[in-house]
Amino acid sequence: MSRIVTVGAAQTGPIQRRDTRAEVVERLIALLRQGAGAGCDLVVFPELALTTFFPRWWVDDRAEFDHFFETEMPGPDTQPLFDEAARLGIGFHLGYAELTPEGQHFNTAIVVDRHGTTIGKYRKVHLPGHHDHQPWREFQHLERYYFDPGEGFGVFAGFGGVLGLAICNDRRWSETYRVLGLQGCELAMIGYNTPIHYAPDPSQDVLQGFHNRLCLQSGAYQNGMWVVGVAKAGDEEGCDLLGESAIFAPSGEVAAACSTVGDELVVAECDLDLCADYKDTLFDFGYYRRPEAYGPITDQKGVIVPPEVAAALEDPGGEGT
Ligand code: CDT
Repeated sequence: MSRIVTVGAAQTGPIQRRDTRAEVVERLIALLRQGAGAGCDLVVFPELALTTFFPRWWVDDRAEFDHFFETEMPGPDTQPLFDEAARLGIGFHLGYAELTPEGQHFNTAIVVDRHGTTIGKYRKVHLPGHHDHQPWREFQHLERYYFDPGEGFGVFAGFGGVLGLAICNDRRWSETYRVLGLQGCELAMIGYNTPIHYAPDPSQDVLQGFHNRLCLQSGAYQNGMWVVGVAKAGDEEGCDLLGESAIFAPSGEVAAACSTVGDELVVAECDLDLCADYKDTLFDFGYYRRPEAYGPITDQKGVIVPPEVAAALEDPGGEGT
């Protein structure tokens, strides 16, 4: 049996501060049309796909940046994207900054079905970077200043399977995939904006592509799910963002990969039934998992070296030396 969802990973090149929402939506529509031409059921856009990655700048009054947030979805600028997708009969995933009527700010992603109906919404759980102005950095990463954290990972029915959403930094945490996997996720969509330069430890800069692929691939394999990782890439306001968008099979293999840092669509026929090859064998969670051995995963946040281990390391001539 096969349940094939043809998925387009719609990487975008940079979005500069001067670019209007209408211009950006036009670019997304062009990718959508390309996806429709390639037979896509679903096109996946990146994290914060409507604006430049504004957390790279500090402003004393956060509200000055509220114009980067959407107060409705669809709104007047994004309605054309919903309309064109419905006209083409394909669904899409979109990341954007959300400002709620209660004044909360989230880094959000939605999935929209082929009729233009939003069937899933997710607010980023792992907010990276810092909350305070750090002028020593070449650029800021102020997600912890501009966004409130989301509360959890849900899954949604769509395109004949179980869909999951996560956003950028979430992809580096194995818990993300496992919580989705435990809910039967068969296809996870993960948009990202990843600066190549990592100020706290620049030795990681050359490894950005490796770490990206490492996380997405292992998340796919260890949970028997398709993973679609989609970048906003290229030189955005002088900040170099990683590309390397790709679609990973439940085997962990690369099914399709971008080769540029511009607007680029790559397509894979994702057979959701392949997930069972892994979910029902090596990663048969119900048969093999040992949650009774995983207590610290949910009971504690930071690292606690057991006291006897710490003591042994401090004891000259003892077991730890
Ligand atoms: N957007 C986002 O989450 N970017 C982070 C950068 C980490 S360094 C602050 C990422 O994990 O790619």
